[in-house]
Parts: sequence; structure tokens; C-alpha cells
Amino acid sequence: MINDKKVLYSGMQATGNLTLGNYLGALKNWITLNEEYECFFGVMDLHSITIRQQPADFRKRARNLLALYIAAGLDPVKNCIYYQSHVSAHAELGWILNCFTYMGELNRMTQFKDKAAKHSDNINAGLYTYPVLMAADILLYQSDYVPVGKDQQQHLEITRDIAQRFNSIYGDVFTIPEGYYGKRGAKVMSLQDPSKKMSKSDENPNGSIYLMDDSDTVLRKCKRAVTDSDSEIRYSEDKPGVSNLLEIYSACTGKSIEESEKEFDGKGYGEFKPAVAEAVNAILEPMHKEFERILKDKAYLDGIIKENDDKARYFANKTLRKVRKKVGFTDIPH
Ligand code: ATP
Ligand code: LTN
Repeated sequence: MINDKKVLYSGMQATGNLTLGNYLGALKNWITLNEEYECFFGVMDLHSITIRQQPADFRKRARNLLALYIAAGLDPVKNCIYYQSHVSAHAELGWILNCFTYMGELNRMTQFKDKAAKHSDNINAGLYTYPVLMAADILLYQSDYVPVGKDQQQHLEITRDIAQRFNSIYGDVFTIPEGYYGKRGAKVMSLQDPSKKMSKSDENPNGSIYLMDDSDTVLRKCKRAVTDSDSEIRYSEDKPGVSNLLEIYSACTGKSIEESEKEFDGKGYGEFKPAVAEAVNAILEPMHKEFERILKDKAYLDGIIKENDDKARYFANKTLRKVRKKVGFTDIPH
């Protein structure tokens, strides 16, 4: 608990450009959580280097991600928004927890298998111990809840196992975190292949709407979105393309699926697809303006970063000190 509130922790890697899926499925739902929880949202840049990054590009992307969190509506005063690499306790606890994690457990991680297959020229130890660093992220803040997608559930399970193992040896050091499946965001599928989720690492850029896409690009991508041969605008399992567009339309406008279906009853794709694009652009355009404003104001953004880094460090170090003591490291003289 911090300030009588339960703690909630999440973050995204600074790899690739965020998509509408990341926004509707995650970011948008994070915005109001601070009313109920003490929230930490990290830019997970330590995790990002498990895949080789081009330094200048990486630096820019990490800063853009932080600015985008704010532009999307996360209040940097009410939430702790910070860079993982600025808080060295993550790497330190990550190391310690490595010594409490079995290779047999890590061998079962499906994300490692997927990423190793995708990056077969660079299967590094960091990629392998990725879940341990993620456990450190979560446990450092004594987090109660972690909103993550299905693909990260296995990492949350191993986090709980590591925490329980540590606690059973040393007493109650870590809060055991739970997944947060409160208000579920929309699951957005690829515009080119609605059986696949929209993803920032998709090779086909037409399948994803990126949060930084301009309005013409959004319109073009929506017009090209795969639908089906009949022109009925109806939500149904056998119409995955149209259902996905309806889902996007409804999530962006706040109208229900039924209302949206009714709105386009008897109308064709010629009217529906531009309306979807318009609904998306109504969200993206103000976000772009805010993003540009924030990035231009270097002093403001640097101030936010400093303040939040300090806040994160304060809580992280509190846990790390406790862990050091429990493990039996000698005190650092002051
Ligand atoms: P990558 O392609 O690099 O694996 P990704 O686009 O799948 O990335 P993640 O970084 O794995 O996204 O996820 C960040 C957050 O966004 C997670 O909480 C995840 O559940 C959510 N998310 C990602 N894609 C979608 C989507 N298409 N629909 C809904 N939520 C999504
Ligand atoms: N692995 C996560 C990103 C991530 C994370 C975390 C999420 C790293 N550390 C801690 C929640 C809590 C991802 O790829 N989405």
C-alpha cells in the first residue's frame, strides 16, 4: 500500500511504434486507474535491449513513448511515469532474483521460444532471463495488480512463483501480485488479417494503425482493410474483418456495438470505412497535438522525468534495502 492505496504496475517496451491496439487495449484503460490505485507505468528500456537497438533511434523512441503516455492522457503528476533504466534497483533486484529462479522454469517460457526463433542470430542471456527482470519491476514496488495482456500471463505467474519462493525463505518481503483484468480494453485485430492481433512488430504496416499515423494514412488503411464479400455491416464470428472495424468504431466513439450496427444498417463499406477512419482520427489528432507540444517543451518534460524518476527510486530502493538485508549483504557504510 502507498498512501492507503493498492499499488498497480505496468509498462511497455520502447520497441516499435505503438498501435491503436496498444492504445485501445491498454493505454486508454490505464488513464483512470490512478483514482483507485497508486500507479507506476514504466518505459521498459532495459527490456528493449534484449533485441539489438540502434542507439540514436532507441533514445528517441524511448522519449517518444514517455511523451506519448502523457499525450494519451496519463497524468504525470498523479501517476509515476518513468524510465526503467533510470532506477538501477531494477537491474540489482533482477540479478538477485536470477539466483532464485530455476532454468527449468525459464525453459518453459513461450515468449522466449517465440523471440529466440524470430531473432536466431541473437539469442542472448538477457532474452532468456527477461521474465526475471519483469518480476523485479513488479516486486520492487510491492505491486498488488498488474494489468497485462494474455501474452504476458505466463510472466506474471513466474513472478508470483519467484516472490513466493523468496518469501518462504526470508519471510514476508514481497507482495504477491495479481493480474488486473478490470475493465477490459478492446482487442484489436490486424486490418489485413483479422485472425491475427494488431501488433507493432507486424511486417505489414497496412495491418496496423500506428498512433503517429496522419489522418490520410488512417483513411487509406481503413479503406484497404480486409472485409468480406457481402456488404452487410454486422458483428459476427463469420465476419471477422467487419467485426474488427465495428469494434474499433465502437471503442473510439464510445457507442455500443449494437448502436454502431444500427447506425450503418443498410449502408455499405463506402460509408462505413471512412466513418471508422474519422472516429480513429478524432482520437489521434488531439493526441498528436499534445505529443508535439510536450516534446517541444524540453524543460517541462525533463522536469517530469526527474520528479518521477526520484519517486520511483524512493519506493524501489525501500524494497531493495530490505532484500539486501534479508539476503545477508553487508551494509554499505554512509
Ligand atoms: P510486439 O508486436 O512488439 O510483441 P505488441 O504490439 O503486441 O508488441 P505489447 O508491447 O506486447 O504489444 O503490449 C503492450 C500492451 O498492449 C499489452 O498490455 C497488450 O495486451 C496490449 N495490446 C497489444 N496489442 C493489442 C491489440 N491488438 N489489442 C489489444 N491490446 C493490445
Ligand atoms: N513484458 C511486457 C512489458 C513489461 C511489463 C513489466 C509489463 C516489462 N516489465 C512489468 C507489466 C509489468 C510486454 O512486453 N508487454
